[in-house]
Amino acid sequence: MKLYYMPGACSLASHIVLEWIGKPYETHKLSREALKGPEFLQINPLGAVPALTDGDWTLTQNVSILEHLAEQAPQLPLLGDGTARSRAEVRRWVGFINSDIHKTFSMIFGAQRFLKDEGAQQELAASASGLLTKLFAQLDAQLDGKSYLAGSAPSIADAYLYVVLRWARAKEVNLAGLDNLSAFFQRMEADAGVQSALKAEGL
Ligand SMILES: N[C@@H](CCC(=O)N[C@@H](CS)C(=O)NCC(=O)O)C(=O)O
Repeated sequence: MKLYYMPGACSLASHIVLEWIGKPYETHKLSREALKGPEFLQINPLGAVPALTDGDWTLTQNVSILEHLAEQAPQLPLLGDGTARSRAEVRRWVGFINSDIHKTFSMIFGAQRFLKDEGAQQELAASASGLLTKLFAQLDAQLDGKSYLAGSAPSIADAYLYVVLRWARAKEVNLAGLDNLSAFFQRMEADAGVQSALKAEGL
């Protein structure tokens, strides 16, 4: 398997899960320019990471890559503890992070794609940041009394949450008082798989 990634991008979640499952893999680092180059567009016509290749098969979309990797290590509770409810819980939080949180970050990282006027871009980014505070508060509440989003062991949702929390810190999203998230972040930073993926990405 080969993971195409850009350092610190959402592909870091797949990178962490690759470390957790312990299967052999390679990585291919891309610059922002290379994402839109002809070579990578053949792999992912969207020009976005992550992409995972396995022989002549290419899989894109973070959510499907994360699930595909988790299924390769059924001995780990990466997709829940084996019950249908627990799998649904993991998918609920992966969906929330991908569709609500990640998408809202697009208004901060890529406001210029939506609006030409710089003042309007700043306004959009500020509104998005305010919305993110509310969305992260829901995750903080979910983590109350729990070490991880869907229970006592890390799942694919936690790898993804760690990545968007890094973005929140970098973009100074207001996370004041969200102490469960802060403890979660420290817990993930202490994880050996997270540390290996960060090191491999030069972060
Ligand atoms: N829907 C895609 C979105 C992937 C995505 O937004 N990737 C970002 C990095 S976090 C990217 O490569 N952006 C480059 C671009 O869109 O130009 C997924 O969930 O995999």
